[in-house]
Amino acid sequence: MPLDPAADIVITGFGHVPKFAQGVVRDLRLRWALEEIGRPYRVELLDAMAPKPDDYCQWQPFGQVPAFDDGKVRMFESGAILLYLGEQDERLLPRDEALRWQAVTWLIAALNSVEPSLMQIVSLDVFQAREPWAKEARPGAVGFARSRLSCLADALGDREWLAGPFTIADIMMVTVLRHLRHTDIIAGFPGLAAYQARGEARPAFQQALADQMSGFAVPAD
Ligand SMILES: N[C@@H](CCC(=O)N[C@@H](CS)C(=O)NCC(=O)O)C(=O)O
Repeated sequence: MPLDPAADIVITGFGHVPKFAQGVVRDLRLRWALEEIGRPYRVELLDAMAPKPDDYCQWQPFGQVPAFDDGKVRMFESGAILLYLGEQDERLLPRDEALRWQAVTWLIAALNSVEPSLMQIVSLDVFQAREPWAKEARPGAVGFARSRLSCLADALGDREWLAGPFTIADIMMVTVLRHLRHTDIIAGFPGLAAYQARGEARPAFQQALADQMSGFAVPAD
C-alpha cells in the first residue's frame, strides 16, 4: 500500500476541488505510477481555491499541483516527474533504447499534441461556460480535438499500449483522455475508449483514484 505517512516521497494535491475536477487532478498521474511500482509516498493537500503560500511557489512556480520531493530532488510538472520515476524502474520505462524513446515520445505527445486540444473543450464547457461566445466556439474546438484523437487512434491501432509494454506514456495518455469524461467524444473512437478502459482497469490506477478521491469531501461522479 504505497500511501504511507512516513514515506520519503512527498507529492502535492488538492484537498478539495469542484466535482468536475475530482478524479482528474494531475497528482493522479504520480499516484498511479507510484502504485505501479509499489513505492510508498505521502501527500500534502493544498487548498485549491486559496492563494498559494510563497514557499510553495518556490517549489512549484505556478502554484499548481502536483509537485514532488523525494529528499534528493524537488520537482514540478507531472511529465518530468513521471520521467524521473521511469528512470528508476523499468516497469514504467523500458531499458531497451528503442522502446524507451517510443515511450518518451508518446509521453510528450500526450502533453503537447493531445492534452491542449482536449483542455480547450474543458475550458469551454467548464471554465468559460457562461461566456456568450463559448457555445459558438465549441464545434470548432470539438472538430480539432477529434482530428487529434483520430490520428492517435490510427497510431495506436490494435496495440495494447502506446510503446509496446505498459509505460509512463500510457499513464499520461489515459489521464489526458479522462479530461473528456463529461462528453461522448472518446466513445466515438472505440479503440481509444477500449485503451482508456484498459488503463483504468489496472489495479494501480484503481488504488490511485480511490486514494485521490478519499481526499475530497464530495463523492465522484
Ligand atoms: N503542466 C502542469 C499542469 C499542472 C496543473 O494544471 N495543475 C492543476 C490541477 S490538475 C492546477 O494546479 N490548477 C490550479 C491552477 O492552475 O492554479 C503539470 O502537468 O504538472
